[in-house]
Formats: sequence, structure tokens, C-alpha cells
Amino acid sequence: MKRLSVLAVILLAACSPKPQKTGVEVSNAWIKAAPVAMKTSAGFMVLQNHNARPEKILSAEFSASNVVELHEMLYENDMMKMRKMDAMVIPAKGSLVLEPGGLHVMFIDLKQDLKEGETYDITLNLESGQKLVVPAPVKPYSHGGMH
Ligand SMILES: [Cu+2]
Repeated sequence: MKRLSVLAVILLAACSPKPQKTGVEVSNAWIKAAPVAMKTSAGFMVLQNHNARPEKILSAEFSASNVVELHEMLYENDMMKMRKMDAMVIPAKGSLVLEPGGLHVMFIDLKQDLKEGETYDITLNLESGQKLVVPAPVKPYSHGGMH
């Protein structure tokens, strides 16, 4: 009987669900290398929302530029344009990809060169009140001036 209850405990432990991830997880963050004369750069990353409700990025902070905006790229009259967004939504139990040619965190009026090998924090202010500090390495990207 004793042996049985021990076995039951072991089985219970093995079958109990793994601790569920919560919150927003960030991966593959990077910043486009740019000399200060270029004036602008952009940050990219993948955001994974483990929560059962959507999360919103309301704004972002970056120490190496005077202005930080949330941007999207879109085609309008056959022209690639960038547009400022009021917020970015990370779907419940879903992900949001910030990548060249799409969504990005826009850094305007750079204060300094952003050189390959450096790492800067991008801070995201979420609707839930959480401040997400994302360390992002600077990487070269040579596909034109647009983000
Ligand atoms: Cu932009």
C-alpha cells in the first residue's frame, strides 16, 4: 500500500502541467547600424504574448535618439511609405513581428553613431503598465534607406 501511494505521487508529479509561461517574451531584437549623419535608424524584434488577452505597445524609449516612434511600412499608390502608429497590438497567445519592410520602432534624430557590436536597450511601454526593457545588438543592414 505504501509503495502504491509513492507511485501515485510520482505519477501525479509527472502528469501535472508544466508551469505556464506568462507575460510578453521578446526574441531576435536588433538595431540597424547607422552613422549619426543618417539621422534615423530602426529597431526590430519578435514579441510573443503568452497571456490570454491581447497586449498593446503604447510607446517606446531609446537613449540614443531624440525621438522614438512606432512605425509601419505600407504600400500606398505604389509607393513604400512609413506611417506612425498610435499603438501596436500583440494578439492573445500570439506573436507580433517587427522586421525590415514592416513594423518597426523608429529612431529619429540620432544623438550618436549606432555601430555594429554595440548593444542598446529599447524600452517598450505596454498597456498593462509593464515596462519591457529589450537589449538589442546593432547589426549592419544594407538594403536602402527605408526601414
Ligand atoms: Cu519608420
